[in-house]
Amino acid sequence: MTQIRTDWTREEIADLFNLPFTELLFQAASVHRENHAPDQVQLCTLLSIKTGGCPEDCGYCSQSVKADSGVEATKLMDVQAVLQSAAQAKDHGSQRFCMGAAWRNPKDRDMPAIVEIVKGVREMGLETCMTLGMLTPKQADMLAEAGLDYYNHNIDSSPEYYERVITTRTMDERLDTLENVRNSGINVCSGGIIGMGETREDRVGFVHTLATLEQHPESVPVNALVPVKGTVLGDMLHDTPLAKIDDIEFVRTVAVARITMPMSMVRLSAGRESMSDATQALCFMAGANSIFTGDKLLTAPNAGDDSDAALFDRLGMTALQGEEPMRACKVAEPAE
Ligand code: SAM
Ligand code: DTB
Ligand code: SF4
Repeated sequence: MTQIRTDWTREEIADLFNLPFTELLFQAASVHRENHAPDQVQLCTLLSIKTGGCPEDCGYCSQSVKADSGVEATKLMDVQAVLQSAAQAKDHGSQRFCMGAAWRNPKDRDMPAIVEIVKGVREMGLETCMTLGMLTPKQADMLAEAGLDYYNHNIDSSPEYYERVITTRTMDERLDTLENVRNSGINVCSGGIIGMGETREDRVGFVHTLATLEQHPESVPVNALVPVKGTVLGDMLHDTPLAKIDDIEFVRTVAVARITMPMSMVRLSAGRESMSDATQALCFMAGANSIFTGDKLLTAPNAGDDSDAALFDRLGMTALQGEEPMRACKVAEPAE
């Protein structure tokens, strides 16, 4: 098993990014197969349980009140409706059910319904993940007690670029929530978005922030920006298509995440819809081993089951069944 390190320097991570592409891919694929089944991909399904009207100003997000994206604000979904949707996801072969709310943070009055949802989805035999914004230690403990398996809270980019994308909360506040989640015993899911106009140096800083957390996140979603019209970043991309991330650079980011966080599940997340099969195949080769299935993300379209089945067929890949082999994300003792 590969030694887990949390003392990566920015220079080491920049050196990985700078490797010749085939060498980087080879190293990432080697780390991948030492720690995971290279032909198996975890399937996760997303559901927006509370959409739109979010007071935060994340420059990429269709659900911010600052965006003119046409997304309508809704109330928190009824528990039964969420369970119905989870049952469908299970029927479609999903292993994990991820539920998102467009909140800065959940209010205490929301917690009883959230707890009921977690318990219900879990009883169906699905892994549960929630992303509800910032959490207090007490809220994290309530979710842990309800049996929540994962909490998603992305750092999105490097600490430097973060401030240019979001002004209504700081990266440090983000890290505080991650710590509250970790302390409660819930598994951590944290990643970010590539293609927001950030530099290579920002991508280095992004991976560095995650790979030097005291314990690596168990799941690392790597999203490609979905350019939604009416959002600051979506409009920027429509106006200057040259700003679109280069596919090879995206694959490099996946590869560096795999090498620096060997045991984590690296999720090829939003943005697959506009990626070729060949680029997705390179991502799997570079160590991505999880995807979002279904035809919708939170508000944006996703590739869809038929297209994924065809892709898996083409690549000879299968859906991960049951538990991943024990993933001890703690720092390993150095080998003698
Ligand atoms: N409000 C909660 C929060 O911000 O943590 C949860 C929901 S939020 C939509 C979850 C994550 O989705 C964000 O942190 C961001 O990384 C990702 N995301 C949102 N809009 C996106 C877009 N247009 N393209 C790619 N990723 C996006
Ligand atoms: C993550 O990293 N990506 C997912 C999930 N975590 C919550 C969300 C992607 C959202 C894509 C844009 C949308 O659907 O609005
Ligand atoms: Fe709100 Fe989350 Fe969207 Fe930011 S990413 S605007 S916090 S829903």
